[in-house]
Amino acid sequence: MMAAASPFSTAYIGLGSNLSGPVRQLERALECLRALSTLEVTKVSGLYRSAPLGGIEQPEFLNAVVEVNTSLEPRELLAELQAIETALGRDRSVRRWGPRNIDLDLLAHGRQRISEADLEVPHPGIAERNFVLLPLMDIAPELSLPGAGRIGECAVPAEPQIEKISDGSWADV
Ligand code: A4P
Ligand code: MG
Repeated sequence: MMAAASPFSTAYIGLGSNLSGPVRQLERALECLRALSTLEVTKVSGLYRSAPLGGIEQPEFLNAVVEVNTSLEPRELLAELQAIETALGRDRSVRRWGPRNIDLDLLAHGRQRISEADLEVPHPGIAERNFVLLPLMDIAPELSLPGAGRIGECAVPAEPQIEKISDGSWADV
């Protein structure tokens, strides 16, 4: 007899902020994630500071990645991430790629591949963004993603300029 599929998946969430005290913003987002009964935060990357990618003049970003174990399906998890962005006061009138106090992206969800207008999983551009790749390498070098291959073997883009400013405890920042 086949074993029943586990109701839990390992998912990765990218966090970014460049407004209103970015360290505090990322900490608050992590607190919100930890408060959800439908997931458990299992790993937290270091914090990375980088120049903004995308040609818009705006403050530098702080980024991190967390691993979660969750019973939520990708779309349900995205809805929770958007609810947290709203609870933390994200201003959605700001143009795409513009400054934001919090951005939560669903990077990957188990082995799922989704390509729809409002949800693409794995998130496109993981391998092209050092501020996603480096924190992901911290916590999941063995992860293998369609389109990117094994994370620990990806070449890290040289741009934008990036610096690791703390380990997974975020305590000394
Ligand atoms: N969407 C589709 N797939 C996903 C997914 N896997 N996870 C849709 C999350 N959202 C997903 O997102 C726009 C739409 O993407 C959503 O409605 C959702 O249905 P948004 O968060 O409302 O808008 P956004 O954040 O401005 O767009 P996006 O594409 O998430 O922007 P990016 O790509 O995150 O770029 N430079 C540095 N150094 N660090 C950064 O973090 N971030 C950006 C924003 C630009 N430059 C940066 C950084
Ligand atoms: Mg986003």
